[in-house]
Amino acid sequence: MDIRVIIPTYNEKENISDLVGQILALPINAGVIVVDDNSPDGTGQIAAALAAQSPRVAVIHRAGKLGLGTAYIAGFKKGLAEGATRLITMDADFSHNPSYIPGLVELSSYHHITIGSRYIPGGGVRNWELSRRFLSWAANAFARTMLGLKARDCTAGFRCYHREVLETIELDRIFSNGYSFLVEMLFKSQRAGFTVGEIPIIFANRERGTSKISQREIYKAMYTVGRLTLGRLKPKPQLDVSKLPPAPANSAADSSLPGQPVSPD
Ligand SMILES: Nc1nc2c(ncn2[C@@H]2O[C@H](COP(=O)(O)OP(=O)(O)OP(=O)(O)O)[C@@H](O)[C@H]2O)c(=O)[nH]1
Ligand SMILES: [Mg+2]
Repeated sequence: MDIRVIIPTYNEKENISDLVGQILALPINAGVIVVDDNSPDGTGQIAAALAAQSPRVAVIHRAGKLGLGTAYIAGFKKGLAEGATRLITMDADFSHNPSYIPGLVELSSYHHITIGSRYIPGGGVRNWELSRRFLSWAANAFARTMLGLKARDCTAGFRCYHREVLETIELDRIFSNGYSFLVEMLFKSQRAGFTVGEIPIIFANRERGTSKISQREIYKAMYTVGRLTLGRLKPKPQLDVSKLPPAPANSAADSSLPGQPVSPD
């Protein structure tokens, strides 16, 4: 079991059991790490019960709502410590359909980071009102333009990382915590020379539970992009290339590979 699916949760009691059940039923041998921030609705207890039923499920219980970014990091650290070679992140609310996971894993043989993408041909969003579509499109366009990111969907949380990426990017030095964590991870990975591939997904609006995104998150994301833009002026980190897995490094230019490859700078 060298794959871990990391699921941050805050008040997801309507979703977590079904989601974990569907992941365990996939034809891949992945473990699940739920990172719960002491959800008032009892999601943490539900996750603990799931963990008691299956050795493939683990839960990290945190004291309170500490943010999405640090939840991912806590999950990454646990997965890495357990020897996982690929670490997937996804939302708990079925916006990221678990049926895409095998395709994500397949494409990840060719790329250091693979993204379940709304913004490549075949991808899209379902049941989003116009304002939300515009916000997402604008956030992506802003991040791509300011930071020179090559991925089409830079704010997607449905990703598969090779462990080398997470070992190279200094996780404790990531300064953003909320949703902009995703942009910062991509920026630092691209600068380090890691390759990114994208697989199309249809992102469905959550049907159960409530959203946690706030106006404040949007301002924080703009601040993150501004701060990272200044970071572009700094010299790029020198990577120890021996750390890269062999297949993805030269796959970006090979259009015969599945998915939409994106080459590093
Ligand atoms: N552990 C943890 N999980 C969080 C936190 N904030 C959000 N999440 C989880 O992160 C995932 C994404 O959050 P959502 O509320 O779905 O955010 P969103 O998808 O941008 O918003 P909607 O489209 O309205 O659902 C979900 O699984 C949440 O439960 C947090 O502070 N801590
Ligand atoms: Mg959501």
